[in-house]
Amino acid sequence: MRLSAATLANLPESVLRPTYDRSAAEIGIVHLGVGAFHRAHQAVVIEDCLARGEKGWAIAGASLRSADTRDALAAQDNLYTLAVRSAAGEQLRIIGALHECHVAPEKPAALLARMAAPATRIVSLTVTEKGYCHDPATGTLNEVHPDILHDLAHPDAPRSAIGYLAKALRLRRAAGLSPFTVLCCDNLPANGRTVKRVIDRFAQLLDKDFGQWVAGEVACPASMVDRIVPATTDEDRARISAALGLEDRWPVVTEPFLQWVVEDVFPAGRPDLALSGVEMVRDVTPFEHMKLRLLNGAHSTIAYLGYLAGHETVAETMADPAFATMIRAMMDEEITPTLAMPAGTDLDGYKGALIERFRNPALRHRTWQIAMDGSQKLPQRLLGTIRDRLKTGAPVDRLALGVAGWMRYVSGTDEKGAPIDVRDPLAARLAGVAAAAGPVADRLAPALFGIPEIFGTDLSADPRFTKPVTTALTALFRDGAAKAVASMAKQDQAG
Ligand code: CS2
Repeated sequence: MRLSAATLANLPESVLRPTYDRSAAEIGIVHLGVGAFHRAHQAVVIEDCLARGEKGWAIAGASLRSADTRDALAAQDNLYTLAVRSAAGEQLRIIGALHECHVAPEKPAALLARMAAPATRIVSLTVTEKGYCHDPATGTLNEVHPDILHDLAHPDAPRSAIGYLAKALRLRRAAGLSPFTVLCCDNLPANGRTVKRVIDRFAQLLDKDFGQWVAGEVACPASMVDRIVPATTDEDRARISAALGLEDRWPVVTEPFLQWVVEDVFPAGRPDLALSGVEMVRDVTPFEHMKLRLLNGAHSTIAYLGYLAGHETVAETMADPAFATMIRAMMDEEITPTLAMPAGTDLDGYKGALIERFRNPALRHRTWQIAMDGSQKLPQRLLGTIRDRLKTGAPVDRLALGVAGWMRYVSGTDEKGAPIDVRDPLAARLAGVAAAAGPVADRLAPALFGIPEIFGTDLSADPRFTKPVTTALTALFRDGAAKAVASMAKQDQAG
């Protein structure tokens, strides 16, 4: 038997479930990118809002590509299990906040109609960094991106998230409706302002008058989102279904921790997110830097170096004491000095908790998964921190080791000579650069520095950055990642 509204009553008592009247809630949010992260993060916060009795904020989810989520959830009345895992065990909860699932390429008109509906007041997004079709180094629209070229030529049949937002906003404007608020929930730097810049520019390229309206009327609050959500595996699906006594084909697996910090600018209204634990603030920047630099910066470093050292998961990597020492020192010595937190922030506690979260033995978060899309992630995770360090003349050795780890990884061959499945929108270009340079740090590093979409033009010209990266890359090719990390950790212990 399948999990569905009709079978909810069959669940074991320990499984939490919606106890409010789902049918009384109206769709007020359209979410683009209804993947595991959204379903374990924003949807859970919204579920708490609905459970408190808010009626206007159920979610219509949309996938911009694959039909998997819609297909799996259709037979389940869009219900799915949230499995919260830690060393202490697994807590299961059925989430009911999702009311509809769209597959954009199948029925674009249905999704656009939902986005343009008067009751829709927020369109939120988790489409990953590359989904914004921007230049990661500058945060501006990539005007020669194939999807953007397509959407500018065919604005009524968009492909990209940006194209959908623009078309839906045009429909609203034509109907005399006010715009929805666009809420970015991706790990982009200054994500609100970045999305605003990208949408404003796209709209302006479409039509000047519409562009002015978008620039003046559409709000894009910034937000910092945090919850570790590894890809769900077949093993997860089998274990969770067995525990439910019902088959759930689309559960999500996550950790106990959840944080969401949101800039409080919602001219079209919003649910009372603060009552569901969201921090509503005037300026997200310090929280964003804290999270992108400490968590994601460390995560990417662990992903590249851990993968190269032969570790399959983050927890496995962090079980190596040298990695744990190096990562903590990177946080304390090189990242923390770049953060300017509001008074009262317990950064020490945050970092300690972070290391524990990375060590969570019940999550199998693959280094390979986090290693994806490095070209889109490096700028905000490591390079921004490096720029801030260089401004004050401070050393960047551990951050440089992280960048070198990425370079060694995108060289495409692991330490045993096996090919690495490098997933990245720039994969073809990276492979070309790597093939031309060969496994030689002095050739590969400068060739990769020469990609301005990643490094801009400042870093590649600054020997205080290029030297330590090249030195670290030399060590990675010569000694391997485990040894390179161990020797860095030794200095940390000695220091
Ligand atoms: C990870 C993030 O896959 C990745 O790149 O670093 O998804 C990370 O798990 C989340 O940002 C945690 O909030």
